[in-house]
Amino acid sequence: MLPRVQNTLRFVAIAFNHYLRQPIYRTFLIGKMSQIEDSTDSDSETVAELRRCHIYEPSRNSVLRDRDIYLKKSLFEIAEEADWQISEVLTISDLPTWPEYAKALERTEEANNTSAANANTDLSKKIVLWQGDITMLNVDAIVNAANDSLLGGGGVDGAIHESAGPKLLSECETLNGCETGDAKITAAYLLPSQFVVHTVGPKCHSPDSVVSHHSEMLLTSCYRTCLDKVLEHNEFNKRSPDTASKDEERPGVSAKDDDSNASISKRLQRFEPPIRSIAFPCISTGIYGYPKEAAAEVALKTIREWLDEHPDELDAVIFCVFLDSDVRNYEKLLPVYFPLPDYPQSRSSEDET
Ligand code: AR6
Repeated sequence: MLPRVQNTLRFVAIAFNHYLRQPIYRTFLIGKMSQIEDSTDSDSETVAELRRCHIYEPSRNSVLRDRDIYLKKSLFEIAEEADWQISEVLTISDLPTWPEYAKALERTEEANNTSAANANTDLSKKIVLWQGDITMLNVDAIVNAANDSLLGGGGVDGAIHESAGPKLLSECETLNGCETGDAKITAAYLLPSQFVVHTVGPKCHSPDSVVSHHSEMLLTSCYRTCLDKVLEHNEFNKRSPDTASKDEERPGVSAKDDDSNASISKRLQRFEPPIRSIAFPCISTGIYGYPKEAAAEVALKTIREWLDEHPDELDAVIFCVFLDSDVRNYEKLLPVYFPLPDYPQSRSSEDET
């Protein structure tokens, strides 16, 4: 008698599991989805679960609305929702400028007078060399070394998506990927920065560390395009709605994505804060294998040239390095591209060979 009852109960449990649990759970989640679509607040855990079950595919309009909501939140509000404390994040005033850093370094190496650029103290004061996790920086924008899908990955890309939460992925999904050397801007959601500039560096896996001219051009394009897109963002958001044309689109947003409610999208496309400070990781030098010192040289040369062309557009450019070897490369090359009047200029890599 007892085994028969047990078998019946087991059968009921299996049947429930197979035929009822999933539909009940899906119905519950669909209910949650309508709450999310109606709400102006976010519940990132629920969104993540909805996405996992392929229930929640946010529309371009809801993505733009979230972008707008998060760009208006204060650092305190974001910290409350995210898993970091205000005391853990670093703002620009916590980071020493390059002249301050160089002074503290007290280099004793022999001075060498060859430099790739003229000394310009105003530009040098905008430069920061900082070692640490880019996701902890409270700057206007951080750069992501992404892949061409823009749908997340490992390295710094993985760290950025993990900290920013699923709404970053939702916005990335609307961008149709990104070509190598190009860049696209999204909001930063649960990160302490406001924007993420996603760029895709070249893959460079030559066994003898030789970099092709093509790869070098693509890496140069990453740094330059990130800054050009920042400039475009700032120019676009400077306009008033009265002077902006009705048909004008936010850079990177195509009209065909602007599906159901054009007026909401148009309204959300304007008045975003400007980007005056930007932090770069060492693009392509991790999983994509670009030789680190050569990459540092491209980064510094390109940023110096861009700042020479646009001396007033940015307040700070942070080279956010992660590894000790990168700190050494930047300490060696910064004096070449951002020479300081009282500071010995380090040898360039060609001088050493
Ligand atoms: N903060 C700052 N820098 C970091 C961090 C961090 N949290 N984490 C790593 N780095 P990588 P790539 C440094 O591999 O070479 C991804 O899967 C790291 O030490 O992140 O351009 C993408 O989806 C290195 O110096 O980027 C692509 O598929 C630098 O960031 C692919 O990797 C870049 O290393 C892109 O490869």
